[in-house]
Amino acid sequence: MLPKKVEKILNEQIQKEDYSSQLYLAMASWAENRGMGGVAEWLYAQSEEEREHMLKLVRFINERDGVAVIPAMDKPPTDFENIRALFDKVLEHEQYISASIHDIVTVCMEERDFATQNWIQWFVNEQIEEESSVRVIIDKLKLLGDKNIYMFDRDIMSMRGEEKESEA
Ligand code: OFO
Repeated sequence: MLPKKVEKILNEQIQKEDYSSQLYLAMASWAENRGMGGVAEWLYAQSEEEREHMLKLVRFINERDGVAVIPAMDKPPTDFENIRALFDKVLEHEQYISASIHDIVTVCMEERDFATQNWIQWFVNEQIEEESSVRVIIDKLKLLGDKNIYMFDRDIMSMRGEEKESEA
C-alpha cells in the first residue's frame, strides 16, 4: 500500500512527465516546420520517451494499490527563439524534472516507503542521462555556431544513437 504522501507526489510527477512529452512534441513540430527534420526526429523520440515515463508512473501507482489520476494538460509554448534557445529550455526543463524526482526520494525516505524509494532510482539515473545528453547537444551547438545548423540537423540523430549504444 502506498503512503498517501507518496501517492500524491507520484501523481504530481505523472503530470510533469506528461507535460514534458507535450513540450517536446510542440518543439518537434516547431522544428519540423522550419525544415529541421533531424532536430524534429530527436524531439519526437524524446516526447515518446516522456510518455513512457508517464506510463511507468501510472502503472506503478495502480500496482501498489494507489490511484493514478490522469491530469488535464497545460498548453506548451508554440514558438521558440532559435534552436539554441530551444535546447537551453530543454536542459532547464530536465533540471527541473531532476529536482522533482529528488523530492520524491525525500518523501519516500520520510514516509519509510523503501519499495518506492528503490523503484524511483531508475528515474534518478535516467535524469543523469537526460541532462548529460542535452549538454552534449548544447556543446555541439556552441562549437558549430549559427551558420552550421544544417550539419547539426543532419547529425543530431546519430548523437542520440551513440548515447543509446554507450548505455547498453
Ligand atoms: Fe522524464 O525525463 Fe525528461 O522530463
